[in-house]
Amino acid sequence: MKLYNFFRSGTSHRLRIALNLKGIDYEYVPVDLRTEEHLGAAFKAVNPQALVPALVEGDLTLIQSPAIIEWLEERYPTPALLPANAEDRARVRALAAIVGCDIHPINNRRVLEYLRKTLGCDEAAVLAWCDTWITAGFDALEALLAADTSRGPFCFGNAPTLADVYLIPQVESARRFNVDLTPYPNIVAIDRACGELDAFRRAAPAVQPDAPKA
Ligand SMILES: N[C@@H](CCC(=O)N[C@@H](CS)C(=O)NCC(=O)O)C(=O)O
Repeated sequence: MKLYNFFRSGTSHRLRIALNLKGIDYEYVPVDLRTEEHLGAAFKAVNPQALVPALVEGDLTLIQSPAIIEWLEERYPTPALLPANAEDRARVRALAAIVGCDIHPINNRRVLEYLRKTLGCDEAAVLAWCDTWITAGFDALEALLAADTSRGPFCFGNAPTLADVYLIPQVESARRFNVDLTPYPNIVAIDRACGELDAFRRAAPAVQPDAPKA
């Protein structure tokens, strides 16, 4: 399998975590968003939407991280990233969707570039934008996590699920945008618990081959 991705991309980070949790080896194919490599013809031939990640296996090309992760879950069911019963699956998917549908898309590179280049926002305004939408999502996530008294160290139950696969990259991004995480003790504790697992450590942006050397 080839994973077209970028070290700092949250959606790429999701895929790396999911692949690692399932113990699937993959070839890392870097696509540099800083130089807008993803907008060139070569990458558009892989994904006409010009977004990472894309996962390629033989003749099969998969795009859209939710679709790719669901495919991985169906194709490699163990260890499961979704709980056994429908109500629990709905909860885990809802936690993931807060990040995947309501936080990440409006803080994406192309949205921030539009704020800068088309609307003329300065960096302070861009950071305020990111802070607004990340905190709105994290407020809800923190409340939901705090209310779940049967929860272990992760977002749901006692093992990482799809919800952690989505949350951890978003915490990384929140730190990059200087969001104050003090109001989110449950989120911070989950980030710490995941950070102790090899699958999450190996997926971290800083240790990817295209990350700047320290
Ligand atoms: N819904 C897509 C979103 C993918 C996406 O937004 N990827 C970002 C990186 S995290 C990207 O390629 N951005 C390029 C750009 O904004 O120009 C998914 O989940 O795969």
